[in-house]
Amino acid sequence: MAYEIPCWLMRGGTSKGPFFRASDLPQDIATRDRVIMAVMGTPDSRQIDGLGGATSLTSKAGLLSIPTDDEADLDFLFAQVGTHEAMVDTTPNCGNMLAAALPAAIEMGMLRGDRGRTTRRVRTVNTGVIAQITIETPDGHPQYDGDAPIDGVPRPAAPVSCGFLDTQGAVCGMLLPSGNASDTIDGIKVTMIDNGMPVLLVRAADVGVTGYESRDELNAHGTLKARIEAIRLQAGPLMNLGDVSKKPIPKVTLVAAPRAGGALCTRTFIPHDCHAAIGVLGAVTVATAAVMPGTVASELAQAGEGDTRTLSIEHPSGEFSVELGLQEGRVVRAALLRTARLLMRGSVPISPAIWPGPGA
Ligand code: NQM
Repeated sequence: MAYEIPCWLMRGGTSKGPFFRASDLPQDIATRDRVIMAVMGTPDSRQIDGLGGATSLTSKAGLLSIPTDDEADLDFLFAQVGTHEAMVDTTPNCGNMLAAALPAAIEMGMLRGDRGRTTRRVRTVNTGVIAQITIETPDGHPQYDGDAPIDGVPRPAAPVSCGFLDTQGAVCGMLLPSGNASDTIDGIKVTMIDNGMPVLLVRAADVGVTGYESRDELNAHGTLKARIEAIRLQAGPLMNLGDVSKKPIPKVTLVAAPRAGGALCTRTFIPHDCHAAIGVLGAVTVATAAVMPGTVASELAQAGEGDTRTLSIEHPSGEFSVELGLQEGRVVRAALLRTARLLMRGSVPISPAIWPGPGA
């Protein structure tokens, strides 16, 4: 008989995927990753034999546990799962899936919600980044219905407020891993930066596009993709990420002047396909570059003034507002709004050939 793993399928922001209690999965990492791939239907570009949605934004999983220290209330391990490629990567952060972690933990009975609103510190185990998350819990249980709209999700829902501190260099070790606000790779001026997500910024005009194209147009642009991938591969070691040929980071964001009243217009490759919107920590990192002198983003951005600024980052399906807190010109805090929803709860049967279950 197949062993059945308890599972909560969640949408977090503009991503979705199954959430598990980490203790319900194999503790050995190689077996755990085989189980996660089997659940998602990986490797297969259609993920027809699993829960994965055949795109990188819908091929993600979350593993939750209660920390043993008191730095955080909940530990969230994010797994980016390959579609056609047999890969489970726990190196990057994902601010979208993070938005679903607290409601999922309450659904699982791992944490109790407060009456009204619940605020907890959620640590992304991948990098140690801690976020303060607040959700609506009128009777102690997550409420998903609400009127907060986010671009990239068709219906408004209850707000999930996310506050981040100390995200600088979360993955690369330094905010500007090369030590410079801009560098030149293949004759193109770039900015390599990590304020929670490693991002390689390139002016769209420098690679022959406007930066206002649709996602489909950019996804069909083979020569553009080859050109930015060549730059990305050279940026990997300069960003302390080593060989990134099989890694989903750094992301590549093409930037252009805003044209819808925002701070900056973006098209983000994650890393090979154009994002329908922009990732959460990706947006925080791009907004940070926009307020830093000398980056390729600041030259084009309407970045505002003062120690608290809200930057609207334009993307293919709308905009993403990020509030930045600065101290002496440095970004020290970021806050933003997401929504999340429980899509299904149940259990996933696992072939005994992959994992016979605990204690078997
Ligand atoms: O940047 C997509 C997403 C993400 C990651 C990606 C994310 C983030 O939209 O924090 O959320 O950049 O691959 O979920």
